[in-house]
Amino acid sequence: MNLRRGSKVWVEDRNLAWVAAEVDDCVGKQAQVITTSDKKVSVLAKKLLLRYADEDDHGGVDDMTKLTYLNEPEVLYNLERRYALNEIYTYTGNILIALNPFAKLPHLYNIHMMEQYKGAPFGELSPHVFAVADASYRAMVNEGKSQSVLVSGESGAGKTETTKLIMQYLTYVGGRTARDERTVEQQILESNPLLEAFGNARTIRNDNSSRFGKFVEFHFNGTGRISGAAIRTYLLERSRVVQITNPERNYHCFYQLCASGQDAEKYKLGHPSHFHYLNQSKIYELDGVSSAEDYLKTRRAMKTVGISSEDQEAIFRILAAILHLGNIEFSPGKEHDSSIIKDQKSSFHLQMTAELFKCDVNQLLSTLCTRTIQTREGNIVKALDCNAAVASRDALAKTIYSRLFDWLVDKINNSVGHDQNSHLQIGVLDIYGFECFDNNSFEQFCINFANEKLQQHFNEHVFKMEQEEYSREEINWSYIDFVDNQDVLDLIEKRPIGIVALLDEACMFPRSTHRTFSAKLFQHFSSHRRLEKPKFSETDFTVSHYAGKVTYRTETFLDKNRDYVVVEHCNLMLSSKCCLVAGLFSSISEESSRSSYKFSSVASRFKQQLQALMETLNSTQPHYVRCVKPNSLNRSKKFEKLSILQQLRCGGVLEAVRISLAGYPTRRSYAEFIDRYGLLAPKIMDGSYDEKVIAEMILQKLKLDNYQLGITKVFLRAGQIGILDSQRAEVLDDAAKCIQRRHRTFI
Ligand code: AOV
Ligand code: MG
Repeated sequence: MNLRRGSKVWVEDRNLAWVAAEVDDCVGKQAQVITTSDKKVSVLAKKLLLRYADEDDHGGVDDMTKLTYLNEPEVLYNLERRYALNEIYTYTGNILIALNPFAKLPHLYNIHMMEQYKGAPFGELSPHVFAVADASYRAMVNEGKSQSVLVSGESGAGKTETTKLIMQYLTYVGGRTARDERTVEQQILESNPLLEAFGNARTIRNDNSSRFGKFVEFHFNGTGRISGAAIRTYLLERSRVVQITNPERNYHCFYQLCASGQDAEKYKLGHPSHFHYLNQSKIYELDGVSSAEDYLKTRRAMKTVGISSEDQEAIFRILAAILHLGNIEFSPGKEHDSSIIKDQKSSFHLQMTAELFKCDVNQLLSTLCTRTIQTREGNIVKALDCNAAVASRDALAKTIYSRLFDWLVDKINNSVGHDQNSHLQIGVLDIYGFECFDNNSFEQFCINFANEKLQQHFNEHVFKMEQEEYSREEINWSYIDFVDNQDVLDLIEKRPIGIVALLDEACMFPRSTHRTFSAKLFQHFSSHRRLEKPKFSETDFTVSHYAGKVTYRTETFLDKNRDYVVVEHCNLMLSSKCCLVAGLFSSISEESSRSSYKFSSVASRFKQQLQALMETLNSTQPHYVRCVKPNSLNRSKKFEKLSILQQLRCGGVLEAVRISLAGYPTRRSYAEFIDRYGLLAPKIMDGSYDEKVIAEMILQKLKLDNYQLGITKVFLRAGQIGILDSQRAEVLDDAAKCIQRRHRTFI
């Protein structure tokens, strides 16, 4: 880098990420700079990055690739300026970066806007999520190829809201004009509030956090009209049904039911604070949300997606039963290690639970307090102690809830209708973002595994796009230094030895514990560069993910990975007089009758689902939206640089920049190039050469050799434009002095 006094630069700062500065002096490797807040700093010159300072440029650029210097601080500063003007969308080539505005922006999302973006060439209008949705729709219609829109970002970044906008746009351009309330479009849009009621909850990061992943596929017919749709969901967080921590909440639907008036009364509910599954956290209300109103919305959505009023009644009855179930407490029985219903209150809840599930109360009681063990001599009934009874109760609640969730998804799918004849699809993915908390467990492990998969897909895509541009311009380029994350994925999913495989193995051996699992893990991967053993724990493990290191606690790994249905639970539910309740368990009654615990691995199933998702995605043309959460307070207008930078890094935006930096990131059309740098070689300009030849002559004159000449553009390696710019500045400087001198002579 060519630094001289007055050069505009960025200096890295621990608190502010990057600070604008100007070089005061540069001797050898060391540079003295003065920051914009007048602080003198001495730094290694190679740590400085060039800053583009154009006095007239206040609004930033709508596409990062238009930045003169494509580096981290410039990318960040560009976003900051735009965010201040409420410009929440910015492109990086074809990737859309969306900053969460944390404010309603109705002018951005009305029908008028959708109409404007309809058919407009990509990049012509301001960056917008509608533009991405439109690009996917046009590409599908024009090229006859299925598309996908992948929305990612950390918790609270705006993925779900963005997904809904994309869905809204696709139903707008691909919808039929029918006024029928129950069109495919209407049903698919109404699936959102319904699934959010059952699959979203308040977390410390987001009041409406999705606790499941979702891939919505729109099917189109030959004329570009929507002809069907399908929703695939991924791994609902089950533990939340029975366990929450302050200030989080359980799934929204429970609070909605409690606020429903008549229904709540009918099922003998009351304020959420009366129920163990809800009162473990003291947060019952959400800002700006009315549970009573949302209850009606959920009911309406159920009607739209074709759930009969009988089934609706059953669904809420099941929810009420789960709440009563959670209130059943146990105390030690007379016999050793046995348990009985604790008191009158628990008895009441037991009665209510049985009534609402429409099953026999004595069978419910024995299901909770005993377990039947099959031996060669016959069945033995074993009593459960209080802890085991509570565990059994919670397991029952979790199983029923997650089966109910799957039932809802199936119902929506059946009602919307899968178009088997359609070959054209647009899929929209809204999956949980990368998570790293103080305490990370099995859920985070699965979520981060999914993100590794998507990151790999993203890298390959960006890499491919880059390569396509080079081959279009007939440029030699081999990018070998491509850091991929295959090694992390191998560590996690490779068979026969990988984290998932070892975990499954541990789950199958009754004597295994999280200790033996961790020991095996470290034994097999003692020197894996992506796996470490943390200093202060024998059983935790740390994985170096693409987005940073995460330490996982293994205590509950085995338990959470086991997805078994206790035979007694299954039999109890099958005996229900309510078809919906019994129906939830009919599919598993045969397989589980063979052994009392039928093990199926949650992680392995998730792995297979991800594999299937990847196969689907690979057969489509992807479009990416990277959502960014501008601050941790969920407040508008606040731009926290360090965390945004971290998200850009994790989300692969900077990786995309990095991949392009490894090639020839600066591209200028020949005309643009000569326009700006022609003055560096005035003599050449006198001749009547071809533009490409002139450009080459300029570059040769300056003895630059890190460039390639494409068909329509000059391609320069990173940093080369800086040299050109500083040469240009010198020439202009000299010219100015010259004019001044002449001016003086005249006087
Ligand atoms: P997430 O889906 O990325 O988090 P959401 O889409 O739920 O995040 O967004 C969180 C909140 O940010 C929303 O409830 C809105 O209040 C606000 N928000 C997001 N996007 C917009 C927008 N375009 N305009 C206005 N407000 C917005 V998670 O599911 O937790 O990973 O798991
Ligand atoms: Mg979400």
